[in-house]
Amino acid sequence: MQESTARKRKAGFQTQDNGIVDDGKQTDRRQNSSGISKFFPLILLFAAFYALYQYSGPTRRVASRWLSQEGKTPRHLPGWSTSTYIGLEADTPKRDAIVEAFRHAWLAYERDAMGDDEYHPVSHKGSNLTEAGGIGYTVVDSIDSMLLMGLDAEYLRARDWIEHQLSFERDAPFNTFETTIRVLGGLLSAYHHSGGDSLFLKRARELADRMLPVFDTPSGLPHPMVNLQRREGVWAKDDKEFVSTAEASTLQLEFRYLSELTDEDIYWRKAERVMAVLKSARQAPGLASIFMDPREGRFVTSAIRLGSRGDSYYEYLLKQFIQTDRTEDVYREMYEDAVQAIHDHLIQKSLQTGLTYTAELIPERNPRGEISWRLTPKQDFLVCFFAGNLLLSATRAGSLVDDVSVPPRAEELSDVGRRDWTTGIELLRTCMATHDTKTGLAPEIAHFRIPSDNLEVVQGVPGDWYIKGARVGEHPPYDARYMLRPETVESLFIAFRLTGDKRYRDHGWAIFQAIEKHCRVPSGGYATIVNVDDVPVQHEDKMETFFLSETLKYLFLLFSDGDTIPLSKYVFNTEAHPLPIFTPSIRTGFT
Ligand code: DMJ
Repeated sequence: MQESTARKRKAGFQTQDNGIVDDGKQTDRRQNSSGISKFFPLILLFAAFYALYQYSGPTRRVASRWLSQEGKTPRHLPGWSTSTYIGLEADTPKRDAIVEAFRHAWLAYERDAMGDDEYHPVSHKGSNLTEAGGIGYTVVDSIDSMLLMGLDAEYLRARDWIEHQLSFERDAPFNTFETTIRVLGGLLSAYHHSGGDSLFLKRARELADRMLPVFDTPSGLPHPMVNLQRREGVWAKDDKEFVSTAEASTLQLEFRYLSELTDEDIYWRKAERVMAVLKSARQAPGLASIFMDPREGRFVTSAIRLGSRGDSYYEYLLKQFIQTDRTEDVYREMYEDAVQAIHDHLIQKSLQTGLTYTAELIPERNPRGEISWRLTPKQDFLVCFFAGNLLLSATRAGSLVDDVSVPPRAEELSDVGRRDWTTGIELLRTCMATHDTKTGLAPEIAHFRIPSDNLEVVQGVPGDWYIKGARVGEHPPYDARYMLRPETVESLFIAFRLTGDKRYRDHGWAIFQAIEKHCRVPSGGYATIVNVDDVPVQHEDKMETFFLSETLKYLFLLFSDGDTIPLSKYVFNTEAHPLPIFTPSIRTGFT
């Protein structure tokens, strides 16, 4: 049946081909075989095109789109222009300036607090997450940055500490998600980027073995905390017996890669089970509330947002699809389902300049116990990861060809891909707009103007967005801080790699200079600032570990050439640890 259809198609092609070449000179050519040879290259070209069209899925899709939509499809996607296109060559002086900043941060930590989980650059002290002792939060989170930046001496000292000092024999609860993304992810990345130093894999495996009992709940969703010495899952004090959605669903890249490296499927099976539970717990229209109940394996009525406790759920749906070399469609389907709902329910435009932002849905219960959802125009700094995520998904899940061009051509993307690309570019523009403050740094939380906010009368409220509760001369609200977060530079890095457009580097450089000016502590390290709209700034005595693992790494990569950690070969875990893309030997067992 198939064969005869193929033959029929082939015959049809020959007929059509003859029809095309048999124009007004048909009779001559039939009589003169040397005339046919003149058209031989053309025939070959058509035959090649036909073969590709028939037998190669992506080529066929591109060809159909090209044939059917030529003239209708815009040929130019937003987010780049020929006048600012520079390609993916390194900018060495700027890249070196980022490395110098990394050394300024790391050497101060090493001098004052080597081995402690966290660093306080103003008081020159370290501290641990629990009284039971540290688990290498800063050292392990930073070590792959040293490898990528070529900081050999620093790397060897950090490696030595991991070999001789790092201990997971700690009788205290540690956050399951944070331990996975920072420590397990850091060890796995160090293993890969050191060329397979077995020390890192050994420690990664030891840590994961201690963590496996977190999945021992009735549903398989993890406990939010883990006691590493007792090897027990623990409930978090503040969150009843729930786990946040992002925390449950942001363990999979790390556990899957560990299974791939060790040939032990237990790590992957436990983490994969979480995804199966999430899929069957789907709540219409595909958005995830930020808390789940591990006893019952269902969502708990709670806020829906792309910010804290929701963010990396969406990120890891896409990244699991990418990590598995786009062979596991279940993740693409789950991601596309969620992103459609985000477009339908969360994405909004600001009143005056039409900035694209994502709002939050807050559940409210009336006296009869019925729940309604209030749309709140609030966007966390964290949401800025989603701009890059959309650009990545447009060119990976939403592409019609295996390898899209740099910058991508409109016809290489599906309708969904083009939609996501456009939204990603618009959201990135919004994230940049929130850097329009006195320091040039964006606040932890931005609110956008809506007609009912009655803010017209408040002095000093900017046009389209504002920091809620901020008043000149008063103690700044929590929302006003910049805590060295990476999300905007993360998206700038992805946007640059996908377009080669200089403007993303320019924005990244402006952010880096603002960090240098306002967050750099002269005696060493970088500190959180408490109000992005108040100069001179006031420091808070904390340097988050993600400044070393994420913010400076993404900045470094933004100014590196396109062959340094190419997006075609690596997927970044949510803490910016680049893990290799591979075709997995263990297949996902649910659909
Ligand atoms: C990082 O620890 C991770 O990116 C996490 O997913 C949320 N964001 C922080 C940094 O802002």
